[in-house]
Order: sequence, then C-alpha cells, then structure tokens
Amino acid sequence: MRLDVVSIFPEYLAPLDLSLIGKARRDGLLDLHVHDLRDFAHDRHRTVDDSPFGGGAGMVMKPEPWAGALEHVVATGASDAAPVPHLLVPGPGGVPFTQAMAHELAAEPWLAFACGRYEGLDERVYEHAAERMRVTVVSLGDYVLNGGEVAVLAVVEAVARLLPGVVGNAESLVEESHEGGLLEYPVYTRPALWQDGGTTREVPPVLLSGDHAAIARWRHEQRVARTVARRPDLAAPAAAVGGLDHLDVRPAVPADAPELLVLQRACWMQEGRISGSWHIPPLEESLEDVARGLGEWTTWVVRVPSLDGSGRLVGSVRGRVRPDDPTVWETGRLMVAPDLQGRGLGRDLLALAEAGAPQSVSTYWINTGRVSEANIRRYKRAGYRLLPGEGSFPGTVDLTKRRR
Ligand code: JD8
Repeated sequence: MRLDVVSIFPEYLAPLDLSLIGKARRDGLLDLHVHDLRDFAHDRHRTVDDSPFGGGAGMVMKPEPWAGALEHVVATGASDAAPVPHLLVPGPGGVPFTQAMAHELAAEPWLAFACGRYEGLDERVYEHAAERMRVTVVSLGDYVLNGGEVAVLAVVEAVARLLPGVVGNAESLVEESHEGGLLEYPVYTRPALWQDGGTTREVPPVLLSGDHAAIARWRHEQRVARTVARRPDLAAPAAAVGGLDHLDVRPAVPADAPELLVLQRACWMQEGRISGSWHIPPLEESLEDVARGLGEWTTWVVRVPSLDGSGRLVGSVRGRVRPDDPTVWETGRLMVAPDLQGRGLGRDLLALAEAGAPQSVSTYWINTGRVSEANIRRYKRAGYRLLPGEGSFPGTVDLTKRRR
C-alpha cells in the first residue's frame, strides 16, 4: 500500500518510523511518503495561509499550495493499478473514523492525507481535489484538535496494522475491541499471585484452568459485560451478533407492555407499507390490548444485557395453546427491532416459542401477512408449510408445521 501525507509539520509524522509501522516500511509492506506543503508555496516567505474572507479569527490555508502538492503526489505516485489516490482530509466535521472504515481503507492501494492547520483549508481545495480523485473528510472524534496530523497518525496506524504481515500474529487482530462490535476482555500475565504491597491480587482461576472452552466463554462474557457497562451504544448490535445467547431473554411482565406496543408498531410498519393498509391488529392495538395479551399468551421479551435488567427491548414472541384445540400451538407477535434484523434473532425467537409448547401439542401454527414474502420464506426455512387460501385474518396466510 502507498501512503502520501502532506503537512506543514512533516516531522509530526516521524512516529511512523517507529515500531511495527516503521518495520512494515523497512520490510516494504508500506510505502509511505511525507511531503512539506511549504515546498509548494513559491513566494519568498513560502506562505501557506491568509486571512479569512468575511473576517473572523485565525487564518485559512491558501488553495494554490495544496493544488501544487496534490499535483506532485499524483505525479510521483501514479501507477496503472492506482492512477490517483483516495484523498483523506481530517477535520472535526468529518465522517467518524471507525474500525469498519479502517478495514475498507486497508483494502485500497493508495491513500493520501491532507493535514490542515489554522482554521482549515480554503473550501475550493476540496472541490479541486474532488474533480481529480475520491475525497473523504474524516474525523477522529468529537473533540477539537489544532490540526490533522494527529488524526493521520491514528488512521495510518489503524489501517497499516490490518495489512498482511504487519502484525506478526494476525489472529490477535480478531478478538480486539471494535472487531465484531464488542470491547476487549481483560488480560493477565505472571505472576498468578501479585503481592501488591499489602494486597494479594489474583488472576481469575478460569484462566489457569487449561479449559479452553471455559476460557473462551469467560472472555466473551467479559467482553459483553464491558461493552454493556462502558459502551451501551455498542451493546445491542454486538450482543445480537450471537443470536439470543448473548441477549437477556425472560418472560414478559405487565411493565413491558408500553415498550412492546412501541416495538410492535415499529415492526409492523413494514407490513403496513407493503400491504397498503394500516388496518393490521399490531398497528391498531391499544396499550390495554397489549397488556391483556400478556395475560392470554406466554410472552417472552428480549433485552440488551444491562446491569439492572432495564436494557433496551429489542425483541419478543408469544405462544399459546389454541383455545379450541390443545394439539395446536399458536406462535405470534414475533418481532425484532428493525436495526437488529438479519442477525438470526427471528429464527431463535421462533425456536424459543416452539420450545414453550406443552406435550399435548402436535402442530405448530403461525400467521403472517399475505404480502410478507420475507416472513413466509423464513417460516418455510423453519419447516412450516403454507396453507392454501385466506389465513385466519383478512389479508393474511396461515402456515403450519408438524411437531417432530
Ligand atoms: C484537521 C485544522 C483546527 C478545526 C478551528 C481548531 C480530526 N477529531 C478532530 N478534531 N479536530 C480535528 C482537526 C482539526 C483541525 C484540522 C482536523 C485542521 N484544525 C481547526 C476547526 C476549528 N481549528 C479532528 N480529524
């Protein structure tokens, strides 16, 4: 991978000579070039900034030196594989830099970085560059730095360490924070018993057990617990990755009714939109209807793990023996929060509901909108057979499955 960095403080990028990145450069895994912007300011004082049009504090970076610098980068780095670089311009208003973006950038042959200073670059520099190459304004985080160099150091390190051969043991890349959405687990090394002054500090015994399955389970639980405690914003998607196993599943209680009403309204909007009718029970039911339903059906709720059980309600399903036929188990209100769909939670919830059926049951029954092709495909994949004709409610179809 080729990297070009343009800055008025090229020495700021010296840390990229050190450690793994420095070694990767010496091993030819990384072709990094740092350029001084002032080399492209041709006046006696090599001026790169000027006062802002419209007034205001600070100075703005002039466009001409940037145009010259970018022209030089393209001229010296172009190849058939990559005639122009992907230009990344750090800025507090940019797209948040994430591990996912790091993976995307690590797949590219050539990245260039424009390090701004002062109040930023003349806006026409972005227009000029965008006419010649892909431009992404990227932010390191929601705080203000004095320039782009620190962001470039972070982005280059996060991207370069994903390149094959840069980090010796690639396996260690897998279990890191933000890989798979969970934070990292706690780590320990010798001594197993640390005499810390008057305190003897132990290592969790499971780590000394040699039971790799138990160690893996403990480490995953630690990752979920840390994520829930420190980054609840990451918890839901992360916890949902492994289906229901890492989510908080429990029988519903009356206090769940309000959140259930909200979730069912959100989940049936899709069916209402594609069926062209909002007259669907889950969309018309009142809070009282939902609360009454909790008394008539066995209902499960799924929450994001939290320290006090008040994690976000992200899924639910209910089941009951058909009032007039004890051999039939009806499953209903199977719902997964829209932002967490597509991770297998629906499949797991259906299995959970079926597992709740008493011995008398020999047939599973479920109903969905005639237009809900995705649901019908999902239930067929789960072994259900579509019954011909109109379902038990207008505009719906019934599906059944023999209990094995
Ligand atoms: C580039 C100039 C300073 C910013 C006036 C302070 C990134 N996460 C981030 N925070 N700040 C930056 C960043 C700041 C920069 C430049 C990146 C170029 N400044 C400016 C606007 C307000 N001064 C950043 N990535």
